[in-house]
Amino acid sequence: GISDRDTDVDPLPSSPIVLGFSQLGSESDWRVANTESIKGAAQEAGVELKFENAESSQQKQFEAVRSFIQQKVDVIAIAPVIQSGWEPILKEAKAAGIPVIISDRSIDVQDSSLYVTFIGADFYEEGRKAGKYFLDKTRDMAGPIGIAELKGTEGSSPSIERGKGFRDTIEGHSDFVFLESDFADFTFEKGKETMRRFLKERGKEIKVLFAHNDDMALGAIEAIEEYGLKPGKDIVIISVDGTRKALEMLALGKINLVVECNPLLGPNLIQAATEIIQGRTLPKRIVPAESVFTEQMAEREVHNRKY
Ligand code: GYE
Repeated sequence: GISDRDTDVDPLPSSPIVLGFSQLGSESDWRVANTESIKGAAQEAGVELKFENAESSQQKQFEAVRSFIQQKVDVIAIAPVIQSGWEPILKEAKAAGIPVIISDRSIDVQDSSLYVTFIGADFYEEGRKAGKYFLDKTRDMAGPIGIAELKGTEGSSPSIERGKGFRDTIEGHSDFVFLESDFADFTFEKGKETMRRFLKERGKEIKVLFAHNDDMALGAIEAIEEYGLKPGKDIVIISVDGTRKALEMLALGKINLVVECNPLLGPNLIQAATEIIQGRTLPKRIVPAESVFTEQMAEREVHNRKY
């Protein structure tokens, strides 16, 4: 209660920091965990969070940022759905004197003074980790090795970078053939639908699936089973994120590798917002440490998973 608070060592500041956060959507379990992490960290730090979900629309993100500017928030954070098109709205924030943090997905802007810092994973490196595993896993397989790729959202930085990192790592082998590659928006349903089509078109020629996130991989697993093949055996599956459901499939051998992408960016984001208000200088880039989950690790890791 209120009287308990009087005994706290650090009294709450008289006016809490107000942070406007434009979340891009709720397309995946990763995203849900990311949102919860940010809400939780804000509450814990006594930061007042104004949260807007853009349901995968950049236009709605612009509207959210404009409303944050009107409300005169102290700091704006954006998890951008796609990479391009951000200059005009960031200039509006700059003109209003409100610092901006880019969270999760990177943006493509000429003038890097338009934001203070970018807190998010190295997606290119994630793609490379997927590619390295692919090289390892297919070393003794007879060619040609047909590859199917479920890409995320068109124009989004994780999809662009994961695809590039993967290709750059496996290129130069005439035995590897990209049979199918299409966008499935990082969702379970689109992953399932798109994999169904891939199988209809190419069937057993597909030996490896690279899914840009777990939700699409989980959808694809259902499509593969429907088709009468064994995911993880007939088709090697490589995915990205590390959600609990995906680690369960990894433990069952239905996924072969999950490259970690950490959604728990809340504490970093709230700390960055606080330090900006304190007048501290932040690094331009903050990258969370990340690893990979193999089938051998899955059993143990799955119990630690909260998302
Ligand atoms: O991998 C995917 C989500 O931007 C890193 O977005 C994030 C990606 C994540 O929908 O599951």
